Amino acid sequence: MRLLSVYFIFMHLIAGEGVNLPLVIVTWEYPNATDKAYGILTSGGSSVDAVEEGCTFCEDYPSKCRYSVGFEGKVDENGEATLDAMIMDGTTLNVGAVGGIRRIKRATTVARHVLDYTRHSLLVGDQATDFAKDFVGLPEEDLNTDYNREVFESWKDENCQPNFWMNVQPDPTENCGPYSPSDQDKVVNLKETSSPSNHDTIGIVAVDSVGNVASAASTNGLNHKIPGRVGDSPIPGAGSYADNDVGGAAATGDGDVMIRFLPSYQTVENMRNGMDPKTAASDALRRIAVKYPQYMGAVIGATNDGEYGIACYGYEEVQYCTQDPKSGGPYCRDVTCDVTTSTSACLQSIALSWWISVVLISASLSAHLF
Ligand code: SD4
Repeated sequence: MRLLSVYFIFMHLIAGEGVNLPLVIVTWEYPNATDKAYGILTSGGSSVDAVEEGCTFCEDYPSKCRYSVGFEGKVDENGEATLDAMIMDGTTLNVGAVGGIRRIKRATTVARHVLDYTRHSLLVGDQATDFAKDFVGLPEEDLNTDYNREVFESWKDENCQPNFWMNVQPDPTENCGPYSPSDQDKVVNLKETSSPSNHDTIGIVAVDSVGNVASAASTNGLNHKIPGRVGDSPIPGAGSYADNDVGGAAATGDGDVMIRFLPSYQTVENMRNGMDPKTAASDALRRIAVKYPQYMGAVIGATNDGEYGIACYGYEEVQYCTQDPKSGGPYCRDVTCDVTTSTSACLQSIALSWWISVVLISASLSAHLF
């Protein structure tokens, strides 16, 4: 399969189409993180190094990543920031991840050590913290800041609204906890827990100049999450996915819903079956929307030859950044979310992408034969 992808990249080249590599694509407007990752690729680093460094930038400087990645931002119901992160290496399909890691800033570096030095995929909670201190050598730090404290205090002043409880007493739509299971009529909490300001995880895909793919995600999760909650970001196939034979994808949004559909895996599989990245990501998000019309999410996708795209659902618009040899620096833009629950638009684009593939392959063959 690896040979096959090198063959396809080669065929694109001889068809004169050019392969625009290396490539970095990042969720949301994080130009510095994009540039950091791209710099690693152009200075001889691997795609795994690139995605790690991109995420680490946001973990070190949360204020440059909208306070939703890293230590300074979204806190749980106890006012503590805990981090989820993963890295996937598309060469080996190996994954390293941490969930709900506490008192450690560089969650993605810890994930990288799980990837490189263990046969596990995911470490969680306090024991992940011990691994970070004892094996990785990272300092254990108090992640509380004035900003975190302010976010927490204003949430408490608003009677702990919104929150993620349901079927409990006292009524979670009006009261803080502690709660207990309710035997009475079910109280379902439909208050908005997701909003454009409660999302911003960094998801990243990097493809080096010979088509090696890696993906990563890092987040402090959803604001006011229940302590102990781990989201979609450290889960392979949900937060991100990479396979050198095809490409990579990464997701952001309402993780408790998205985790059930593995949208990054679905996007990569859709690309494997011939869809272009945007169509592939749209199809992955549409499958979720059919069951959960209220959710919000976005997925980026890139092929191993540098084609990329993004799709989003539930937001008005999202931002993403890319960097490649043609972009002359990190290039960030807004996209309007146009995924719907209907399949017809999707089928039309599949037909179009098949048609384009047929034309390209014929052009490659004739360039090769004559
Ligand atoms: C989560 N998916 O923990 C993450 C949050 C997110 O942009 O993507 N924010 O649910």
